[in-house]
Amino acid sequence: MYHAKLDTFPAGFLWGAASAAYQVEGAADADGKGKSVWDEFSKVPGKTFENTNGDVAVDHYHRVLEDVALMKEMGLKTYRFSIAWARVFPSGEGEVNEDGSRFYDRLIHALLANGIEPMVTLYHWDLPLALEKKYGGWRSRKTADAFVEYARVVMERYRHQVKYWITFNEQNVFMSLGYRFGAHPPGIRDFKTMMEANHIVNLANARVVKLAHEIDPSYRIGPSFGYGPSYSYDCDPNHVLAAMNADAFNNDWWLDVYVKGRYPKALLYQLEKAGLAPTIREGDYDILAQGRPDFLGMNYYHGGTVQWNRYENQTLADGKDFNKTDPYQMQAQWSQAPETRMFETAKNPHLKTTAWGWEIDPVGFRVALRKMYDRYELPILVTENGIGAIDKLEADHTIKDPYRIEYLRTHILEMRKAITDGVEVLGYCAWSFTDLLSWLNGYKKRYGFVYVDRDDKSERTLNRYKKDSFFWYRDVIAQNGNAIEEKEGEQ
Ligand code: BGP
Repeated sequence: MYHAKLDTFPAGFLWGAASAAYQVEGAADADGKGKSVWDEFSKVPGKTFENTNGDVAVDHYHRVLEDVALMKEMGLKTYRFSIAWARVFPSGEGEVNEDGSRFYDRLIHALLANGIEPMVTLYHWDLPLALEKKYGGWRSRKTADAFVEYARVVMERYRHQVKYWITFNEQNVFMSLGYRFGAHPPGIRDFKTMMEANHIVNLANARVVKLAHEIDPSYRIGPSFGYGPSYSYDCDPNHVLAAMNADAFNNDWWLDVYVKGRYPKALLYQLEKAGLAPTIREGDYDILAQGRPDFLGMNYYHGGTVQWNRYENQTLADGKDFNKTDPYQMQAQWSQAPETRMFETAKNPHLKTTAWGWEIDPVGFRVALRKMYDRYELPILVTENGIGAIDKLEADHTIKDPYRIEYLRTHILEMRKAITDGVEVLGYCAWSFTDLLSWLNGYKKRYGFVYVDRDDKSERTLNRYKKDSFFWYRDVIAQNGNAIEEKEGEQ
């Protein structure tokens, strides 16, 4: 779609930046905080990059006022952060821990005092460890009950202070990595278990959305989804069908439930036949139907390219570590990776990648916004987007990060085009405000506008330094994004 002139960003557009409790706070057991599953998992040797963990992180817990002052200086309109459930309820349920909760009182108060809208994520992966031990975490509906109670306490506490709430951060990611691929806690590798746990999270999500509207009808609440649109490898109709399958498997499976209260029919049918569909109890669909969000949060980093599945595409199957004539291998493949019947990933020859191999695809961001909006017709809040890179602190304490500016500029430009196309976007939170811990990639993969002087081995000074991108984004915000235009020769 060509536009001779781009629309301006709406007045009140929420320019922001994001973080998550475990990745920034540190103070792992301060003021009565209980342990989370990440506190335990990150201590198992070999689970994270060079055994890094969030015990100290970037010490946001103790430097919160300094960090908010930097946000103010930058002109942030919103700051997205998560609450560590185990600070409020050290065992996940029971008595509220006032001492721990007061940290969020201070943070929210400081944000409001500086004219910054707090945007609160209720769950960014740090499940209280006690719930994992007692109930088996998200495999139990008791954990969903505890989550609803925790959300109630927090949403009542911050009435009249917080308007924007995120239920779950990237349910698709913490479910897949935690229950299917074993790379996140609880380290399980079983597809069917993931499906069951995922259904329970869906119920928790819907209950909390409903509850938020009961507590305060002016609340705006939704999930943040890790969205990656699927491209067909080329115009071979078999690849096109594969891309449809990939979208259903990677995206619609979650988003349809959030918005429509049901699973996409064709995929559900396939999983039922394979014995892999979640157990749906009587009444579950009623719960899901009552949890329609006010917006969809989108975390966008990149999408993916797919081709025809290995079972039908003989050339592909031949080259893979998979033997079609071996019935046991076939069975294992089906029960643990049903998508191999539907599509196969492929390399996209048009895209460059970051140092960590993530595709850089700003146009894909416009595609993502368009697709999500076309299918669900809900406003979109971009809750994460950014580039992980190795930054260098110069002797004069400057940090030159033109690659980050270019990444963000091209993505914001595509978002502006999507708005001009007709997509309703409420705000944009870059990932991240300060440097922080990358779950599996330690401290050297940096995302922030603010450099934090620490590395994987040592906490060093933990001093904060503004990167070049800090000043650039400050100007973007001051102009409400409207200086982000196409450069000559860019299309
Ligand atoms: C998202 C998470 C964030 C953040 C980001 C960058 O999936 O919601 O918490 O970590 O990805 O990922 P990484 O740290 O792996 O580079």
